[in-house]
Amino acid sequence: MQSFLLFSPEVAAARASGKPVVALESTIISHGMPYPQNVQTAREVEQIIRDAGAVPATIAIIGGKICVGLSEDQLELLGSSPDAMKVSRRDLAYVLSTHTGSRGKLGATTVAATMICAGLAGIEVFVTGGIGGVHRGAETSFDISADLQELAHTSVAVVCAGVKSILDIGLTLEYLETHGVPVLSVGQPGFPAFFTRESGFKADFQLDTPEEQASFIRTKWQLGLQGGVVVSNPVPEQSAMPAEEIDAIIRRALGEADAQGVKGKAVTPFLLARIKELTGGRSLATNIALVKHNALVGARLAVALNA
Ligand code: PSU
Ligand code: MN
Repeated sequence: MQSFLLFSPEVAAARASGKPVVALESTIISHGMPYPQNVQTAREVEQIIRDAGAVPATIAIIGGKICVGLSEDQLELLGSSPDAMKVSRRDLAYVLSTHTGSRGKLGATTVAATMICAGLAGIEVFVTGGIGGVHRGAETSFDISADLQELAHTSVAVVCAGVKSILDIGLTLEYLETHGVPVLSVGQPGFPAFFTRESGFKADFQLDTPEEQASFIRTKWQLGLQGGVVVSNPVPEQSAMPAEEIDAIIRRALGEADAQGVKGKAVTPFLLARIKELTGGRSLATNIALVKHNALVGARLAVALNA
């Protein structure tokens, strides 16, 4: 396994000295935000984690390796390569195998793939923006993100701002319940909807402090209950978008995806890109603010888990 993992000097040093490490995904960099704001945000998010006493480990597939912690140059490369392959669980073997013709292909890891890589690297906390879930109309399309199955099986805590309402949030929560994935919320009882603080659904347990969250997560794993925990953290009030505005834009993007027959792994990137275009810079500012807020919560959780 070690042969697939390549640790940056900073992450290797953290592992050697037992410092808490926080994983970060790379799909959000190559597919989630425009260049150069994506690279700038990735750097700032890493610094927030350092300032809170943990070490950031942005994860991506570069040169046939799972890179855990990226250099400045690697971050720049990833951020300026929108053609990086979106790598989820089923794609990992393809980008890492030496005999598939994929050699050297740049891979941006999704929530599912980043959880797998974090698990392999022994990292317990992973910070992102939003997770994938059950798509609207899944009863006919069967479109359910592999992120949810990964949360069912892989023991990594995922700090996010909930899920976007491009998904069926109610069905996503039902699916997580079926698979025994606890959904925590921070600072409020409600499960957030990424751009807005409320989705209309409640999280399972409100745990406001890093100590409470760490104790819950530690207890789950000590019981032998493998699998992830969703730590949902609402976007800061002053950065949230008006609900009516974002709902209308999401409805329009969903209609376009349907009309154009967008299918499979292209669905989520298509919707994210259209939302970005239709909101102008507004959704990007919200996205950046919520990821930074998640970084702070995730770093504090990693410190508490390490104590
Ligand atoms: N949802 C978001 N932002 C994202 C993604 C989802 O609000 O960036 C990305 C994440 O990398 C997530 C992936 O893991 O899309 C899910 O894709 P799919 O629905 O194809 O499983
Ligand atoms: Mn899908």
